[in-house]
Amino acid sequence: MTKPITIYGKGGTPNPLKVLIMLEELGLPFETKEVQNEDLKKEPYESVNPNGRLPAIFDPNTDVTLFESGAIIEYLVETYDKEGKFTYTTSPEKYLLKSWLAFQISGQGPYFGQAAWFMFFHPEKLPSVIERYQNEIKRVIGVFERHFKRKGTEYLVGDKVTYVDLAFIPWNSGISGFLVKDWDWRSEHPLTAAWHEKLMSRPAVKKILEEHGPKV
Ligand SMILES: N[C@@H](CCC(=O)N[C@@H](CS)C(=O)NCC(=O)O)C(=O)O
Repeated sequence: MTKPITIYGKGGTPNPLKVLIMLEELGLPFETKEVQNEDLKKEPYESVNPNGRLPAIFDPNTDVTLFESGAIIEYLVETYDKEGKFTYTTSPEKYLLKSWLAFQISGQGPYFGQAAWFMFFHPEKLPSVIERYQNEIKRVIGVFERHFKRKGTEYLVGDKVTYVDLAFIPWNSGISGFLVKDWDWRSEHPLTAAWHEKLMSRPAVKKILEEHGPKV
């Protein structure tokens, strides 16, 4: 019997949510462990995540402690998705999954995250900086749209939902909610909107967003 995996981070923010969605989709038992902001960048948490951010996991089934949401997702899929429900073992699909995950980690997360920082937390209002990150959000959404158009597919890789589709959910759900309010991205990018809505309607995704999503 699989013992519950500890996830550091209760949700509320996108990177823990990515991992929570993956855990739920894989049907894995888990328990969340809250770490207060002031405790992130010191021991004992830095021994769990040297970068002092959320999420991290401890898996008592394998004695593995891991940080960085992308690495955690790959670990969960490699360890627990033996039937390949959310992944591919064939080439080039398995490599394309890595490309898209790298794009999520480097091209979506940080830009969307910086947009949120400069809109809501930075002590000065810097319109040109906000514009720069909002334009980057628009560019990233355009990348999906052109990909779906070019490939004629409904999901990023192959013909089924994979871990990379799931990884884009938390930040994409913030676009119209708070990141670029006056942008009708659904009309401009209908294939991306349909993809996002399909992902959002998955029972596991709904459950995690309801129970752990941002409370705004
Ligand atoms: N690249 C990291 C980013 C982690 C990250 O930025 N986490 C945010 C929450 S979504 C955090 O811990 N923020 C608190 C802080 O930076 O002190 C990952 O994907 O795990």
